[in-house]
Amino acid sequence: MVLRLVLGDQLSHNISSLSDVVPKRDAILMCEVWEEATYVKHHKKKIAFLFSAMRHFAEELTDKGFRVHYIKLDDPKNKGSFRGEIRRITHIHKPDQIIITMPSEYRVLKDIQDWESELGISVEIRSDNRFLCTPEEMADWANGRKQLRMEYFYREMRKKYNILMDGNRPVGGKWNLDTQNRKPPSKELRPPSPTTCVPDVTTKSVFDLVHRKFSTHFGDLEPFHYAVTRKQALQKLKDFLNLRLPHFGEYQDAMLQGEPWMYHSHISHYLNCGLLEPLEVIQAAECTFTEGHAPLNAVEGFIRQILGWREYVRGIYWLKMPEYSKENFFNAQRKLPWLYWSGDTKMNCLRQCVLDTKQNAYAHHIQRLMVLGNFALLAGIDPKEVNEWYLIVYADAYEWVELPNVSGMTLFADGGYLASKPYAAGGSYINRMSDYCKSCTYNVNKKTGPQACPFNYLYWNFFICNADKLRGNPRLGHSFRTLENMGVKKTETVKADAKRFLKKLDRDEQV
Ligand code: FAD
Ligand code: DLZ
Ligand code: SF4
Repeated sequence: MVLRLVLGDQLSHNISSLSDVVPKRDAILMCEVWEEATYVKHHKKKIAFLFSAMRHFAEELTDKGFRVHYIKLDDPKNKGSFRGEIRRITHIHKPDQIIITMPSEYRVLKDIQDWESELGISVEIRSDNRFLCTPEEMADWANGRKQLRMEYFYREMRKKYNILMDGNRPVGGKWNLDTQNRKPPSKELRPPSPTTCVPDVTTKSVFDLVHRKFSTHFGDLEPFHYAVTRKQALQKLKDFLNLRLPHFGEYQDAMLQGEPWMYHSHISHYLNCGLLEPLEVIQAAECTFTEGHAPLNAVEGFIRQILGWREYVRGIYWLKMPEYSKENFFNAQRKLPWLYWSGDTKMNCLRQCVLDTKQNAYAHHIQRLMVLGNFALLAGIDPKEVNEWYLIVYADAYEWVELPNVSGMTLFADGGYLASKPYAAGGSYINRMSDYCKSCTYNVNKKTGPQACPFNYLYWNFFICNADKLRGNPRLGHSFRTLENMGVKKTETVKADAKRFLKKLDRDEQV
């Protein structure tokens, strides 16, 4: 008998571990384990989503005629970890071999790599066939390059999969159409409401489990509108392609109070757990362009996120682990302020983004990068604490994708391996791309003083404090020239304002 272990983010019927499964001979093991649910205290909605999706996937496998051992979290026999469960099940069923698809996280791979010697059974770890670039291909591409830039990686991927190509050239003549994208939101903008899926009996019984076992975890469990089956996830994708994709590019960076979903796809958690596959999503998006339903700037921008960024960050993760998780270029030491959990702050942009996150286990890219992340960067919060927060709060968060986005893209903790410069910004960026500042206690146009938007002085304070590390960066020449022309008096005021603000932040006083 061959025992095939399917992890919670491997819910794809064509996953490599199941490619040659023999229904009468083999068994499939899936388990809800305490260790995975608590190695960080995941958002309640994330746990409910994943457990419900796992249970539905197990039912689908059973309906297809496979023998499935599904271990629920509160099964009294449950040993609480992958290793404990595999040990227990192999003891009972005595398989000749264990087959598993490569786990998405370094932590789990290291654990699995010594099962074979511990159990005395062959353990085959197969490549994850859902990703479009293998870690080996990424290593080849990176080899000998001084700088790794997503844009060049993305072009190779376009060619490899023949996506939006016209022979050897990109359709429309340009690889990247971002100059046509990223408009500020207009007052009248009313994004369509997202499709909602009604929780069924399986999901409701998971709610009960989450209430009982994870009541101290962050986040709201309900309302719960997520898809939990592939069929539902495909419907969500279809609705995105029809209703939102045509405007995706234009409003990709826009933020509106009370509109957490905007024109984004909200499919990252389905992609990351396997209910949707990247290539099918990319090809479906390409079709909307070829059939004339969405413009090229929107479709190219969307495809770049999945074929480019998603694969690129995974490549970086496997190239740089385990050292990547310890990077701290700026030696940032501040503890994570309580406001990241409570949303209790007068800074309206931060408050809105924390509250959206708490309610939905979702915030879109610019909320994550330019509000929540930008603040963490400017305030000098310890990357370890910031990474843990991001890993907890989003339904799509797994270390392989979360860590490069946080340590690399957002905090520049890797010193510029992933991004060419820090994504630091003052209040004017947030004001241009959102309506948050209109309802804020602070004044975005004021640069210093108690009424001034804290992003404004924290921004300059960040460059003052990290000048020795950043001055040589050719992309920051303009910022340093402005800083030099600022004059001693203004520089001192900026420093004093930042000091006063950060002192309050450290005491968890309301800022
Ligand atoms: P859309 O805006 O509709 O984009 C389409 C798809 O492209 C996404 O579903 C996602 O699969 C992919 N994508 C877009 N940007 C990225 C990116 N930078 N890296 C990888 N894939 C991308 N994404 C995660 O999946 N998990 C995370 O834990 C995660 N943490 C992040 C933390 C920070 C600080 C930042 C700045 C970004 C993070 N992202 C993460 C990337 C991105 O913000 C989310 O993928 C996106 O917001 C998910 O929403 P969506 O499905 O509506 O995406
Ligand atoms: C995220 C998560 C959670 C909360 N719980 C489980 C679980 O109980 N069982 C499981 O198989 N997977 C879970 N996951 C997803 C895993 O963390 C993910 O599969 C690994 O991180 C992959 O390396
Ligand atoms: Fe955020 Fe500053 Fe605007 Fe307030 S004024 S919402 S703190 S950017």
